[in-house]
Amino acid sequence: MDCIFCAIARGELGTKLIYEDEDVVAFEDLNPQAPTHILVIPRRHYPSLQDVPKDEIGIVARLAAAAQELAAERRIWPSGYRLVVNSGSEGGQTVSHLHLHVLGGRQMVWPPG
Ligand code: DGP
Repeated sequence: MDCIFCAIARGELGTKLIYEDEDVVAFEDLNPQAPTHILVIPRRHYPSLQDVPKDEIGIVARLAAAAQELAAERRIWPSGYRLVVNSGSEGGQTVSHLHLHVLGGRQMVWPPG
């Protein structure tokens, strides 16, 4: 399978992993939209959130737990941060491997574009 995030998770592209456990890795976004912009992904390939089977949905909590840890480490809490899961084409998803954006270090605006 030719998935760039799978390759990153396997350590094949030299992307620095800033968080790693058995099921989850995180790394800096290539095109940061905020002073802190981290991508948190499962090691297992799910094309999108919609593709996570109900009996594996706990992986989403694992992604959130990693985000919580990273937010504390990067000191974007208690100032605040945003979690984003773009899903599908109209959702703005461009890489077909489930990922959580962790954005912080500046004032976020609502609604997003
Ligand atoms: P999304 O639009 O939600 O699918 O976000 C995909 C993000 O992935 C986008 O912000 C840019 C980032 N990205 C794409 N390719 C790479 C890569 O090779 N390395 C890193 N670090 N980030 C990437």
